[in-house]
Amino acid sequence: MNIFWKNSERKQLEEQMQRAGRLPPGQVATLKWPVLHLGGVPRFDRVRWDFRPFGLVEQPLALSYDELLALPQTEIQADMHCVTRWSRFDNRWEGVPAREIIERARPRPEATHVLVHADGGYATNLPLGDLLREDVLFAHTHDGQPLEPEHGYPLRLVVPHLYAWKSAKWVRGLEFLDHDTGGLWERNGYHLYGDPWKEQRHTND
Ligand SMILES: Nc1nc2c(c(=O)[nH]1)N[C@H]1C(S)=C(S)[C@@H](COP(=O)(O)O)O[C@H]1N2
Ligand SMILES: [Mo]
Repeated sequence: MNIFWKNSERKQLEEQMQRAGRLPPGQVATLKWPVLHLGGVPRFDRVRWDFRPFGLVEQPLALSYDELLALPQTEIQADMHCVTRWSRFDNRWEGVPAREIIERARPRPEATHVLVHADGGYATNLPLGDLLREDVLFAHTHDGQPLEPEHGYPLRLVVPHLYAWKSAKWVRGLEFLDHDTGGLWERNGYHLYGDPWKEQRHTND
């Protein structure tokens, strides 16, 4: 494909999104879907795989993949903003609302934050209230296709209103806590919350 044409298409989208108020400060639009993570892509073993809400909950769970797929499903369209400055617009995600899982685990009153755990040791933190938002889901499908392994198959978190490092791929558990504690990136200089509209990239932003 003609590279100049491609770049003007990208630029056009960027200007359109800027005008629509959908381009956070310091971001550029991408038409491709970059793959970004640390370490290797974990292998999915459907028999052994489970998803565990644990910690400060009344009902710790170990959901199989089939049990997860049997929960109510939702579909959202959302933009994705990586702290390395690319934004990918209009992603269509299908999966289980985080709220559906959290309601079944029944957080104790003292639970205020959640550490999301993923295969390979990745973790990231969120206030419990952010996970309960209507547009936060555990996705298995993107733009009508099953997630590619490198994009998080079999299951990834999608948190559209925060930088994409919060949208953990290959999720395996939720740890409910009575305090906030950083995950992998947050302990290494990234902001504890990560609002792209406030450019909360680093700890003191
Ligand atoms: N398990 C895991 N999830 C992760 C990461 C990671 O390193 N490990 N990187 C995060 C970052 S920084 C971004 S920008 C997005 C990228 O998602 P993508 O590769 O599907 O574009 O995944 C997030 N989820
Ligand atoms: Mo990122």
